[in-house]
Amino acid sequence: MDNKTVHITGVTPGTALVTGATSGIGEATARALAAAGWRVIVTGRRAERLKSLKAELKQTFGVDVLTLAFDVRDPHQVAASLGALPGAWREIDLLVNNAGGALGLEPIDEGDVGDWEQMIDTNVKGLLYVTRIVAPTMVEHGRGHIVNIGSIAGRQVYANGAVYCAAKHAVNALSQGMKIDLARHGIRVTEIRPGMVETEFSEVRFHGDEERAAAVYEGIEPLVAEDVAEAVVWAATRPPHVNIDEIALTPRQQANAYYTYRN
Ligand code: NDP
Ligand code: 8X3
Repeated sequence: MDNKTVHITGVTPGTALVTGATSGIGEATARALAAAGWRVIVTGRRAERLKSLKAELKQTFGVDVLTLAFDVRDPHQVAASLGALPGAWREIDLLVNNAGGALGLEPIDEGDVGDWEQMIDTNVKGLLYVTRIVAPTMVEHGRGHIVNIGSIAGRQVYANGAVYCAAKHAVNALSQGMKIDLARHGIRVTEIRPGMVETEFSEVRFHGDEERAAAVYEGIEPLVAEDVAEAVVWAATRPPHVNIDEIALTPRQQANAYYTYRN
């Protein structure tokens, strides 16, 4: 092949692990991967949702699905669930670290310490616990891909969001660090940084206040979970010599974390 020939051979679908697949971006990503022929391990705390997602993916796409209900904040649960995967599932080709979210939107002097702990424990420590179990098996096989779901809040800090932004800045730093440490083992690392995506994110952030959650998306057409899922699948299916370092995507009306044009 001469060097002007475009190399279009992608990655063959393998086994993917998606954390936080019970709703939103994680659920859409699991669905998009299954549609592309990947076998998927779907995780989250809500076991009933995992069960129905498994039934749907098996029936619609005919792929194997494994469900694992655990809390990413608990290193013992993470190790017990992922450290003892049944044989055929042990070799994970793609890890999508997606479980996470925000809680509260208050100035730093009024924030709730419990909310802060939950944000850091989920977005940062949970991502680390999962990676610590999965990465060694990728190292052992000399290949793999880790996709971390960050946020535009991982590069910019907005009012009343200091702790969520700090957690997503940590995801940004961890993604860079993982790439450095894992490159020698043939492992790819990608950070995907979405802006506003209409999922359960805002409902969770406002502790179930649906009206306040809906107001976040008033006057704009936000991203949908499938937009982000498509970015994950695209990054995961580039030819093996290519690493997509980062993808930032926002609604057309959102310029950055500080400015959104509303109708
Ligand atoms: P959702 O609230 O819809 O989904 C969050 C997912 O994370 C759920 O599946 C939830 O599962 C899982 N999760 C949360 N806490 C835990 C936990 N302790 N243990 C295991 N799983 C957990 O929100 P999104 O889909 O929007 O969020 C997905 C990711 O995208 C998050 O990291 C978020 O920060 C990021 N993001 C979201 C944006 C948005 O505007 N929506 C923009 C940029 C980034 P369960 O509750 O069943 O445990
Ligand atoms: C979620 C997007 O703008 O609410 O990460 O921080 S934002």
